[in-house]
Amino acid sequence: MVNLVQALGIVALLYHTSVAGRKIFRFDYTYSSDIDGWWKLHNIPITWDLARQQCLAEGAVLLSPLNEHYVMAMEMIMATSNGSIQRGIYSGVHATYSKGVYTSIEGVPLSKIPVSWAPGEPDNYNNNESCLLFYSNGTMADINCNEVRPYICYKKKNKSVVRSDCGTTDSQYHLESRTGSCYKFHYMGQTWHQAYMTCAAEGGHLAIINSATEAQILKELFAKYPANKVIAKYTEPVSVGFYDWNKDYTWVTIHGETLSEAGYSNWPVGQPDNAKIGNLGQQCGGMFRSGLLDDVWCDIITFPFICEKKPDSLLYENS
Ligand SMILES: [Ca+2]
Ligand SMILES: [Ca+2]
Ligand SMILES: [Ca+2]
Repeated sequence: MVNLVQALGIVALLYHTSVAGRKIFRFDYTYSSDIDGWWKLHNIPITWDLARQQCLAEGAVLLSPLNEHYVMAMEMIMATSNGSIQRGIYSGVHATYSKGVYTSIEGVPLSKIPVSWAPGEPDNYNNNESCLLFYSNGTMADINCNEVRPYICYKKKNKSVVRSDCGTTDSQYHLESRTGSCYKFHYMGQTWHQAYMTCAAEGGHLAIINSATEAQILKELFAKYPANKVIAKYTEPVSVGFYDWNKDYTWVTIHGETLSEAGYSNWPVGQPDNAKIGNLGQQCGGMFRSGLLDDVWCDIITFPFICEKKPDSLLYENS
């Protein structure tokens, strides 16, 4: 006979197991046993390559209709959504490596994917279509990869999905006891705008310097990546999370505080200087190897960058 305490224990265990099962990857993904993994619908339409990058930074891939289970799952996800979904979503099936040669992100060739084409498709219109769109009725079409569409990111369940102290499956985030934040140094350079997206998709944000201590932490982290370990147009400074919102030297963090409100505003003599490349000035935030601040170009030029995240940022919706 099971008493009340035991019964409550079982209920709690079942609840915990189901919550843990759902949350094990990240809070914004939903687990589906039909596709043996987690998915997330991105409603905001973007180009195919940006969609690919967004999924990658989330630790996932663009979802493709690899077999009938995936086809049904994609149809079901689309059936419960509206808006621009009706114009189709990007799949991970593309021919961007070589024109006309379609494979999924995982490398599955088109011949092994159960495609039923929409009327008149595929037509490689204007010889300019290399990405496959998936419609809610299960048919597909080739479209120009620069079109903007919603998409679904997918993470297959496997043993490597283990969350660290930093609450992420990304092992490059390291917890820093002096601030309670986790940091990841990206030695592969991106523009400031791209870096902003990457950090956000990883569940964090471009690092915001809230104290001299945190500047020191970032300085130490930067020192582990001398110029010969950085792959970027410029190996210094490193992009961090502040911005010249009005292009008038009113620097704010990406969380909306002034630098002094945030807790750190040490510029070296001569910065910010709004150095120009053609007409392109410097509206974005960076930090020199010295730990002092710099204004940098937001576009075109790639820099290394540092992301910061709280350990619980991917665990719950409200953290
Ligand atoms: Ca077409
Ligand atoms: Ca911070
Ligand atoms: Ca500058």
